[in-house]
Amino acid sequence: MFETLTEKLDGALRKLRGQHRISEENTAEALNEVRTVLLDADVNLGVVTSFIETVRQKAAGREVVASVTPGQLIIKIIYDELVALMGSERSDITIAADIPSVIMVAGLQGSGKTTFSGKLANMLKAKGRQPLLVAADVYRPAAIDQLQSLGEQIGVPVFTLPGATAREIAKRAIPYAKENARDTVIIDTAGRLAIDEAMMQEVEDIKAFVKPHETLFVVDAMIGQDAVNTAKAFHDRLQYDGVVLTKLDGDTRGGAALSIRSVVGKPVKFVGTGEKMDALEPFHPDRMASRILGMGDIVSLVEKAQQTFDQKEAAKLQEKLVTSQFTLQDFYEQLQQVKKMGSMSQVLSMIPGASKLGNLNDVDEKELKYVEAIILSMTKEERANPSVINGSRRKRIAKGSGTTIQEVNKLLTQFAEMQKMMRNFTKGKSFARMMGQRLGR
Ligand SMILES: Nc1nc2c(ncn2[C@@H]2O[C@H](COP(=O)(O)OP(=O)(O)OP(=O)(O)O)[C@@H](O)[C@H]2O)c(=O)[nH]1
Ligand SMILES: [Mg+2]
Repeated sequence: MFETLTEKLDGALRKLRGQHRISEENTAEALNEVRTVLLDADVNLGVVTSFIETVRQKAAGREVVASVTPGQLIIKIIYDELVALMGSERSDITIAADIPSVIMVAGLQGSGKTTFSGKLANMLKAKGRQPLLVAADVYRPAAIDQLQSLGEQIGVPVFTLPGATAREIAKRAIPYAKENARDTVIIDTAGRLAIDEAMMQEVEDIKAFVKPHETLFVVDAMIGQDAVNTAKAFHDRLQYDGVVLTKLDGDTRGGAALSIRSVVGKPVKFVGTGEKMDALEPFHPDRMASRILGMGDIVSLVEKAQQTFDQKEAAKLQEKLVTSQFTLQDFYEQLQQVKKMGSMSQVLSMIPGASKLGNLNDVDEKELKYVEAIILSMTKEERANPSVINGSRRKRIAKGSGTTIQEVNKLLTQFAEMQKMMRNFTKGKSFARMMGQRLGR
């Protein structure tokens, strides 16, 4: 699901890769594209506008930490915002201590209410509950048959009263459940059009009459922008507790998942991903955001980098870079910072497209090990001031690190070049990026 959205976001952000600092200018274009993508995906205009503004504010002036490109950082910010937009935490349905606990299901015609009622009963049964399905759709005889056949399939009884009104059926189902040791009642109502006043009134009546512990609004994710309007129209009358987004297995743009929560203020609680009785998943905002971005790996990479790269260390380092006091000791410590994030090839493997660099990674890894061993074989004085390293010291260091004098020379030359390069920066760059440049990336 959401493939198009993912691809487009990726396309917009690709332009940001390779830039060192997030600025108004370099985000403006990407954010504009993100905006178009979200609008194309049927996300509500108001939601898109505030979303983009939040991301812009959070991204502005952000320094890019080690091993993270601005594009990746923006993806992380967008990801966090998407999660927040969809409700941050997973929210479950209320199961009351009362027997029975009552759940009412409402929504537009054909949205998947009856299917969802069956799926939910099936899920609750698997958790040890004793559900009772209630067929309160009296307008189409086939609707009752449909629920009965689903009930048979999952081994859950179905309550109905031929000739009674929906309200009566719902009301009578409660004592029936008690008498028959059913601890959870799921009321499936008739499909209605939001504009159909008589039917809206009926569902409102059922709710007032039965006082369900949980009222769920079922909406077809394929209807796009309309999902938000419908969700709002139903909420005005029903004040439901949560939303069920169905047909996410189809070719849907996903706009509904993004906007319903922020427009109506109620969480999506489940997603339907197929016609079968087991095709129901609890809704996880974080997983959905990862899926939308299709870049879960980048998110974890950025999180890892932010955790391991100490901000104070970074400030200290920057100071040193500006005043050209960067020593081999600092170099070594930076190397350890990068290593905390995993091996160089591991870090690279989390970046989409980096695999194209092929076995370059292995070479770098080895080279880094040599660099480390060489620095470790130096004295404190040598690390602080490499100019004291004369011929005999070079020989000793090579021997101590199991390398050759040539390799020691190579490192010292590279380090001298690096120092020179650093002097040219007014602001410090991260070691990882320096390494990236040195290694020709
Ligand atoms: N692919 C897919 N199809 C679904 C899903 N949920 C429901 N359907 C299908 O959508 C159609 C309508 O589902 P119903 O459960 O009958 O919808 P309803 O809201 O009860 O419809 P009415 O009672 O007529 O208002 C059926 O063909 C279902 O099999 C889903 O998550 N994925
Ligand atoms: Mg139905």
